[in-house]
Amino acid sequence: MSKSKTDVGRRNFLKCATFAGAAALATPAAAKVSAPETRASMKAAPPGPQLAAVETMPPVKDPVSQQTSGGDFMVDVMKSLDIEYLSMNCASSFRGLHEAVLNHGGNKKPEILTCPHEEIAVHMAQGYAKIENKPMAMICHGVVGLQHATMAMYNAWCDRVPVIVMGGNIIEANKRGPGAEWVHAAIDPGAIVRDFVKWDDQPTSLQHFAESAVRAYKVAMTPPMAPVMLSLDAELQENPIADAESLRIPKLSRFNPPQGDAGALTELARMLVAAENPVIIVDRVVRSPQGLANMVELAETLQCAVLDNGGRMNFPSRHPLNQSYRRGIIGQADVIVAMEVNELWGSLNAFSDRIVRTSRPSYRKGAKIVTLGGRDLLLKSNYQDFGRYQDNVELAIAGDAETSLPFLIEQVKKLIDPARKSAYEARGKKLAAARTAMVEQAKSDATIGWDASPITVARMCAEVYAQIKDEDWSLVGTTIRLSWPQKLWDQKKTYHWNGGSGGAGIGYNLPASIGAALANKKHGRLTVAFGGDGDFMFVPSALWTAAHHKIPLLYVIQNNRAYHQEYMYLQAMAARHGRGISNTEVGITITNPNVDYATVARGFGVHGEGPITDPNDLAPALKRALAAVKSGQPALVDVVTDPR
Ligand SMILES: Cc1ncc(C[n+]2csc(CCOP(=O)(O)OP(=O)(O)O)c2C)c(N)n1
Ligand SMILES: [Mg+2]
Repeated sequence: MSKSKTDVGRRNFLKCATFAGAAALATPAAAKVSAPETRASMKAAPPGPQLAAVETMPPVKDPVSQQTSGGDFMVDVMKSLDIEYLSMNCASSFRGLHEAVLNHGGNKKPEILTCPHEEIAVHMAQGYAKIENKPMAMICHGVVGLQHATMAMYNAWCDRVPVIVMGGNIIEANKRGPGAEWVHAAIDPGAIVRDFVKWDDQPTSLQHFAESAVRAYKVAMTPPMAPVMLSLDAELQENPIADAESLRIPKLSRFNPPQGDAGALTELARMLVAAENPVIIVDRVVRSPQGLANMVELAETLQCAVLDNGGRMNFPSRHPLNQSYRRGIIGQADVIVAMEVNELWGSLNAFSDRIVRTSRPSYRKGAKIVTLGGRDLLLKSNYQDFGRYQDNVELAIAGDAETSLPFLIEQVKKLIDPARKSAYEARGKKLAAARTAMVEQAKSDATIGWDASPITVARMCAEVYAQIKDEDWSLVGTTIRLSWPQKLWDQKKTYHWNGGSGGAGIGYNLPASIGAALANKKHGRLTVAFGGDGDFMFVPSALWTAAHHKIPLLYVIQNNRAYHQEYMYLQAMAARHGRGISNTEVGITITNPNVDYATVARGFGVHGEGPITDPNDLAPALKRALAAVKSGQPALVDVVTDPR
């Protein structure tokens, strides 16, 4: 059989098969990518390193006689779930699926994103999901690829983000080739990530795969959301489909996030309405424009303070009730409601580790504390991302906060009488005035050292905002201590901010920003992110992925030439031990040599500007970079900043 005939035969096979359910939607797209060489036409590779798996015998049968592969069916399942992208670093353990995505699926839904590191692939999916509100998939190579993926999966877990992680494996020992196929196989690959995924499975048949993939999607997307993991047997991907007629892709059910108990929400409404100074703390509440509008409606109805911890874009930054940078207000509250706050204790207590580790409550004695969210519905034992147990919680309502808002608002409105309304108005006015004072102070603080070199972080942020504020912008990353955009930018849409890493694992910012930019691209938004130099150094090759896939993004490096957060800790340690701080640059600064990030960027095919040391050079550099971004390219601007 000639190659072309075989291709047609094979690619039409599934079209003709009588799959029920969603398979009917998944008509294989015409293969537009060039087909890889068949094994027969390949030249034998010279013996490689001892771990490479090499065939030492000719294939028993001519492989071109195979007309279907399990991978084709797996692609149909992914199409039925409308999965847009599959990020990966290529590998033999999923060569069957990889080939099927290209030649059966036409490299569309999912489209492959080539990533130089599995951590990049997962973080891209994390950033994407927080803009697009749905998961994309990543796949990694056996145990080694999964080992690289783990920290990013942990970040996504802590950040409550759905990511569909898949990994290749060869289950049957008698089928594994010598070398890599043994050292990269495991009997239970999911074991390494089971503490920070919501669910995992290793399907042993194609029908099992279909059911588990649809279940994985549903489980990941049902709040509290989290990553899931599927281990895919290589044989299952590569072998012909034996029983096409019996295969079925299950329908993805509509799923409803859990609303908190009506009685408990009514009780909360009563507490809020009766309170003198209620405070609402929000972290990962808002996913949709309606959710944002509901948050505003609740706060305005009560004229109460909102503290946004910034895990998502929960509340407009310029709203008069936004008191996020007035944390002292917790001490005045008689009712505190924490919504989707993963680590409550950290929000309600002041902590210092500089001399000895000490803490004290920030809330006043007798304050009623209520939680609303999914924290108690999803936690595991080993990793301690849930934080210290918070004493004095009066009522813990298990349920999705965004979903619970409409009912809570309704109950609050029912209870408010005219006398209360006027008291609320007075309260709101006071809060607005205090907020204006905070903003004026921030504006004045921002001018300190305005013309200094290295450039102040406040000036850097102001210059960037001046360039983007009239665009449909989306800020998708900042360094840990960079609060100027939250204080001074006009953030009012869900995509004006998408939160941080979740697990504070460094190496998140660049690839997650690229993933978010990918999601923003089809909406025509201008994506901008700031990232630390230390963060960048973990995953610089993510820039190549952005260039290769033409993902427009303005990435500004806040280059303080140090792992500065750790610098401060080390200096505090040396001071505490009375040994002076002269030695504390070792292991902390990123100098000698200084990294030329713009040149690094250009090396990866990305527009590069900098290093910028004179603040007056910033605006022209940003303009040039933005011109590149608007032409559809990523651009990097290296800004040498002071440490603040
Ligand atoms: C994977 C990982 N390694 C190390 C750390 C410890 N750490 C916390 S902040 C930080 C410095 C990050 O440097 P940079 O991105 O330049 O930000 P800066 O502190 O300079 O503002 C490091 C190394 C971490 N959080 N995660
Ligand atoms: Mg730094």
